[in-house]
Amino acid sequence: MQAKDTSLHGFLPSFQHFATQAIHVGQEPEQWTSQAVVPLISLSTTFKQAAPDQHSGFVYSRSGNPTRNCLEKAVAALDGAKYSLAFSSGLAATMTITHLLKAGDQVICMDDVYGGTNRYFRQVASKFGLKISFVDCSKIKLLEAAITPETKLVWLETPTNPVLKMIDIEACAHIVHTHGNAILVVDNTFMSAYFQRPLSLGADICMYSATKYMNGHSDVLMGLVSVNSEDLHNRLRFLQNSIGAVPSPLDCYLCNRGLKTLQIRMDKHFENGMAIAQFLESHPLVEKVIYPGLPSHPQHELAKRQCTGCPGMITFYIKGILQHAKTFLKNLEVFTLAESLGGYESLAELPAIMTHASVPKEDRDVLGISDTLIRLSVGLEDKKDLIEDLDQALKAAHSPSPSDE
Ligand code: P1T
Repeated sequence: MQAKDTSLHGFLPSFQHFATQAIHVGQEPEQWTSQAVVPLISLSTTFKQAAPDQHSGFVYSRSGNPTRNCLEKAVAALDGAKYSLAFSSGLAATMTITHLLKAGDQVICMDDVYGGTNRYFRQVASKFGLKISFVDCSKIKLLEAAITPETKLVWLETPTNPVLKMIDIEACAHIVHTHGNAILVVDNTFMSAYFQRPLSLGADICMYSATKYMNGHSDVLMGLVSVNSEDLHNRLRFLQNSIGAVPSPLDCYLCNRGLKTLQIRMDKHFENGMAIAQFLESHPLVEKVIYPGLPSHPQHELAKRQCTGCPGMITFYIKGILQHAKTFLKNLEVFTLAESLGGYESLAELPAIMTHASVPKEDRDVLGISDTLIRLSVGLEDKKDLIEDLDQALKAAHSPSPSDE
């Protein structure tokens, strides 16, 4: 599965042929009458049939679209999967996967997940008769104890959003598949296909908010789902068409283009992320840094065993109270205070008030999503500028007269 090159900081070497597949799979010029080297943006919502039910393979753009097709083929190759499907957002992909279930089924969801995923399971899916349990699946025994005959979906996110817990996918797959017949999903948004391949570790479904690293330019909302099972593929393809949460051809074009640079972007996110994590770890105004690439991360060894690198996601606790966190964020100049992640630009946010405000406070307290927890998405700028920016904002936050009032 892995090549013997480019191992960095003790992580697994990169997947073979990754960049070549990102650039060529599904992009063959021969599929277009014009022999276009760059895929066309096919805006037509419908396609001419030679006779009723005699068609080119494309009938109606919700059920299949040539530009979406190029993207889905490229993503399947990058995930080491047989099939991939695109959706109009990450949450649209989550909802469509959840429609595989029926009332009475149980979902086990990792306790620390994106706030919107938590909200969807807790406040939406539960209304349709699904039983939702939030479990810390980084502790395998807790997952094992939570599985019942009704468990039909186990939802992991690794590393988790925002406290960056790592989950052993292979161990979870073993438990899930030996203790029942649930589908194991891994939300691979933070790692991207370049750093982690959940299907090869035993997951049934690998999903992404492609809004993040997979597209990488903060200009597309999209979800992606990859599978190897033909049965799961058929059921998801049916739901993709029946529910209709599909992306536009323009978004498919953009995300497909973003994939062409995924490898070089992720290598740079890793380089910048590591430099900034090390800088923060040595900073006197920082309480604690969480970054799976650092030896201080409690699951650093798992990260090295499971992944080929680390993205630009860093979480840290600033010393002080909420006011210091707010002043720090307000003083950033290169980092932008905004939700989301995985783009070329660096972002910073306060999960307790922003991305994870919908998670009940008592759950946030247990998870460690406190008022001083800051999440960074380190982009592709010059790392010296990023470090200088963090340093001046940390100092401003702790200056005698905070400037945020
Ligand atoms: O935003 P959307 O494309 O619908 O994806 C939802 C989603 C799913 N999974 C993970 C791990 C995510 O991080 C997200 C979206 N997250 C943010 C917007 C955020 O700032 O964390």
